[in-house]
Amino acid sequence: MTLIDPSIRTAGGIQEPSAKQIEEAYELARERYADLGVDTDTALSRLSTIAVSIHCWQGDDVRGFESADRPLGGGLAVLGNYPGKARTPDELRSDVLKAMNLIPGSHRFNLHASYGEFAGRNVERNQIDVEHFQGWIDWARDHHLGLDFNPTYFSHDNASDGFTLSHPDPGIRQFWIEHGVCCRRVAAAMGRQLGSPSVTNFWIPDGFKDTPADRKSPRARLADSLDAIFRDEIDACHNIDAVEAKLFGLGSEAYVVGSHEFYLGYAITRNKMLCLDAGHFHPTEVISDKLSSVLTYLDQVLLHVSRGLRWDSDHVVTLNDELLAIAQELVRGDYLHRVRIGLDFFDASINRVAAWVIGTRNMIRALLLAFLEPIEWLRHLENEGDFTARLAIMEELKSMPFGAVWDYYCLRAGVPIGASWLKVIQDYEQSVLSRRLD
Ligand code: RNT
Ligand code: ZN
Repeated sequence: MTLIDPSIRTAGGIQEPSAKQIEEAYELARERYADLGVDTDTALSRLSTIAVSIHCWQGDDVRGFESADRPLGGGLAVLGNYPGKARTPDELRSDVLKAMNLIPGSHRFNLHASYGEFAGRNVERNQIDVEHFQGWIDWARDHHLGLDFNPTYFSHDNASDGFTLSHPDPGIRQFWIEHGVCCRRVAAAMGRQLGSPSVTNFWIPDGFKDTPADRKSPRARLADSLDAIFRDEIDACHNIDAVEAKLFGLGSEAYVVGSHEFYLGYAITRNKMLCLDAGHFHPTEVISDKLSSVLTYLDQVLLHVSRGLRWDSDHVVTLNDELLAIAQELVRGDYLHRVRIGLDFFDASINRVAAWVIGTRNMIRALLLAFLEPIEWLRHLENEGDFTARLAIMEELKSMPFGAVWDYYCLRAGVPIGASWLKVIQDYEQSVLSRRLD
């Protein structure tokens, strides 16, 4: 005798509840939340307006489509050899659309410069232009997606010693400045053609493995290089620039030129967006606590929602305390119109399309949980000094029937309920991904 019916042990056997079951559960949940003063319908309509920027690089282990087969650089490491990574722009588009069909809401797609369509030609990074991304823009328009963009400052001979915009060689610096200029032009065309401003996020790997003799000069050079890149004003209706800091990387353990303090100062003085990557700080530091600080001084912030684990900054996003805290801060602080939510993780040890679905659904789920908080009540208790009640309510909220609201949201959005999306991915793996040979 088996304890569990074997058909439900496999994910493929997971049954979807009926629409009627979901609607009934939602009605009960709606009443429970109403008792707390929370309107679930309002929460769902607010949730439906939020676009998450889904990163291209989960689909192909940050390889991109340049003709040269360069090793992945910049201290980025993608571990795992799960079969079926996207090898061409068409494969990547097919994969991400498959993922998006399983994610409720309308979202954005976030491209790196190395993902241009170069038709087998070797187009240098300081030569890339709108034509290399027109295919992406047309595709995005067809699918009602906004696009975001990133210059690629790694996986290149001119970055092989670990320095780019802060390089001591002015020729190499100039090459990378030109790359940044090209990228802003491409991103502005994306934003203009799609009627939705692109965010261009600048992350560079520059740093030293071991103790530097001079911490000052590379930072001075980086500030100058960035100023040169941003010299031409671009209409904020088309493109907005962001800068992303990191505490350390593989090969830059002792010193990273673009540190948090460096970019915070840069963003404030140059009116740029600051990108906070959840995996780019000391493990005891959390970006949820930084949002209300940096947004006191900055107009806008870009998030790279990720999950740091030991040395790795880019594990697939799970619904953990920090993800929830990030979402709570965005909602409680009324920051959603000032913060772009992007994802940044890469895992090659699991189905890559599933990784997108898991991480993005979790981001949205965390936002829903945040929208379902009786925040006015909690704030009142806090202001009254009733910290006992504040703690008690916060803990009781954890067992409210949130899942019924989430299922109803998925039902209304026409995406699978619960883990039943996995079946779609399994079929896709069998019919498409497993036929791809590296
Ligand atoms: C690297 C940064 C950066 C990259 C992408 C691929 O540590 O997080 O955002 O992950 O540009
Ligand atoms: Zn990042």
